[in-house]
Amino acid sequence: MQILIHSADAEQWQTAIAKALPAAEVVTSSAPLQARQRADYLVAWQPPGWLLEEQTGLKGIMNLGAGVDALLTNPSLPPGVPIVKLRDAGMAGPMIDYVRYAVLHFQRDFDRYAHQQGRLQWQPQPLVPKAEWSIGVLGLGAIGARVAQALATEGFPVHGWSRSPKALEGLICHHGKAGLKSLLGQVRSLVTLLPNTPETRGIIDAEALAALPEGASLINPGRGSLIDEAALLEALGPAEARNADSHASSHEARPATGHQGRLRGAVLDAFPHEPLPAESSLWRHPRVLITPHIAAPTPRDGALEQVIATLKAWQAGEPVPSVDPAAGY
Ligand code: OXD
Repeated sequence: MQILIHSADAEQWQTAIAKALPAAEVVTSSAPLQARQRADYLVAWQPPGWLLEEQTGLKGIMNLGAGVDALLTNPSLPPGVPIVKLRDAGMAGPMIDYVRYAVLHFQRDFDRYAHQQGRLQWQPQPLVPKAEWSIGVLGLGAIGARVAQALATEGFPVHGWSRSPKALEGLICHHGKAGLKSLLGQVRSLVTLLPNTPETRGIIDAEALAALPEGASLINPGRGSLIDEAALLEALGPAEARNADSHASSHEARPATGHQGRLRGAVLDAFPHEPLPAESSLWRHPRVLITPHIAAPTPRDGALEQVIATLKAWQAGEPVPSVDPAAGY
């Protein structure tokens, strides 16, 4: 069997896969055309169209990430080839840490203290207990469910949302359109961990943002396509309109104040175009914290086990749960 690898660290993957499957011929996408043209399996992260086009005998594609959106939207993707994605594979741990940090950023007022420091201001903020800081997690897949349950274990009331009904221990579960509306109305921090599909594109639009209580915060380590960027900027309001340290007098949700901006801040790791273009106003908004798609890098050791198990099952003709291209995940 020939295995073709395409990723930024393809050589390391090549060494690891060749060691685990000594009978396989393992090549990378930088090998000469004759050496890489007849692959049985492609192990890749965001393979370019030309690479997909030159492969005519692919029997399976192993996606080196949790999201398959880049692959499914690639016009050169050969139809009918099974795609398997990584499920957690060690990504949930770093993702939990990222989301925990972002939630604490708001719950423990680090956004306000950063702003106060710039003004040499010493102004302790009243602590809102975790039990009063409801979090909404949209997307209860392998990673989203772990994030939601980890936060619930730490004492936050956590609402989870999925397309179809789910019951997960420790979470208040919602589903469907009505469930989303109900969740949005009662969370102080909203975490978006949905896949990028035609149904989720722009799901956080002006209406969804308006449904959040005033002073809520948005944390997006999922996909940039989930957020309507113009609506987000509108909900944040002009950079100067409300300083980060103007604390809500009550812990309760308050009615919207229109153009002043009702969103307290956002922590964003994913964008429709990456790197985030220099002209995006998000870069310059003082209540937005931007990270460069680092929330949960794929750890090679964790992923290797799933990659090898999939390749072995494919070779043995055993069934492997694969992506549903129509659903988009
Ligand atoms: C992934 C990602 O989908 O890193 O795994 O974005």
